[in-house]
Amino acid sequence: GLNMARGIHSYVCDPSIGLNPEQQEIQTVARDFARNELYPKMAEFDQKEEMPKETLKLAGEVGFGAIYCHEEHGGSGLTRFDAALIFEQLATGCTSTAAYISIHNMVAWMIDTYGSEAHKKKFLPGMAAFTLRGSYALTEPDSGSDAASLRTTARRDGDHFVINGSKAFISGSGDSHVYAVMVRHEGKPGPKGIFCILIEPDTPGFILGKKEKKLGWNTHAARIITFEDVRVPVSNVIGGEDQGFNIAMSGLNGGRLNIAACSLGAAQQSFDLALEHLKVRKQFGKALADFQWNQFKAAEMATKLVTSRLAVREAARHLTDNTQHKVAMCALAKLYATDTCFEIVNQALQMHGGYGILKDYPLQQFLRDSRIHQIIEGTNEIMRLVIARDVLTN
Ligand code: 2MC
Repeated sequence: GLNMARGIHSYVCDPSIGLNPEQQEIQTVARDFARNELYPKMAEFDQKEEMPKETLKLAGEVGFGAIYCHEEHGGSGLTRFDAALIFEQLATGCTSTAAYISIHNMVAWMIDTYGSEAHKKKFLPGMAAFTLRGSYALTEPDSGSDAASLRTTARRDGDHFVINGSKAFISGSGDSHVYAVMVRHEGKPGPKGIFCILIEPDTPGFILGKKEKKLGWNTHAARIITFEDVRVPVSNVIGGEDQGFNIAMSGLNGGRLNIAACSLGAAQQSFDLALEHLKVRKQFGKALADFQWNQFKAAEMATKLVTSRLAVREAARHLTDNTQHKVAMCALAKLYATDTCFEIVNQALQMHGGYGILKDYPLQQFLRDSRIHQIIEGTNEIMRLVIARDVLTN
């Protein structure tokens, strides 16, 4: 790995620029974890298509299982800004695994913020240690961007809800211990008919679909989950019974920020690899770095990387400070950074020529994994909708 060699000679894309010593320390822990535990194995994780459960436990040991949860139940008590620094670094080592760690953290945060004391005691220490894993279940086969149209229903029966319906594209499904599932009170349309309930996969009627074959994000499975008369105690509801959509969306603000940070990491690592390649590889009697085309491209990539990082860190500040425009800023960062960083990765792959497409080189994996980010956690078209609402109604 190449930014491994960095740190001695600073350059304009150095991700530690502008951080205080405490933030730099957090970044260093995440960077070292990515170098030592993720990067050497990212190809293997991708090709095996298995969740790296032991590696996740190591991530739990350094505090990445419940990054922005309170310390009382094992969380790390860090800010959203700190979390974005961590996800950026983790993604330099394995973008797909970093993305799953983000989803798991989103669920942990939902439990920490909206769950009862009993929920927190039951799930958070294990989630912080990554001995328990979480999944987030909002999307359905017929409801994606229009998330409030979801149709999985819950019928009250005494002190239980009886759940019927299905969820699609559920990341980590099959390997998770707790699913935060958005369901609808039978007969109650619209966002306010939705609530969030924690479901454990050993509950009768919880049926896992086949593992989907995907372009990227192969270190965690996506499946359809079907609920057939799944009886869940009413006490498993988190938040108010008309608050599920709000909770789901609040979770996604952090999710969108973290995914944008994951794209930064993919772009940084790909760029560093490309710079090294440009210096070493010779054609027509000179290094690729001596061709002005490549110099201009490298300058553009640096510009894109730094501006993407500025957007991500600005959004992270909004979320940390819980500002009025945090929703739009997280959407803006996600839109800009995931699109722009994909271009960086793609250009880095192009600079590698034939080597770029080989599975022995990580470029193609960064490309496949970061391509996912333009679609998930709200498509980049929905990000435009969210930003437009902010700028046109305020
Ligand atoms: N943060 C906080 N609250 C939000 C919010 C956000 N990002 N987005 C909406 N809300 C609130 C909103 O303020 C409103 O609250 P209230 O009625 O209490 O005032 C409520 O939610 C309803 O919102 P809208 O009226 O905006 O609902 P609408 O249906 O018009 O649009 C839209 C919502 C399109 C923005 C939403 O459906 C959306 O974000 N769609 C994309 C879905 C998505 O991101 N899916 C990702 C799935 S997870 C995933 O991909 C993983 C890999 C985990």
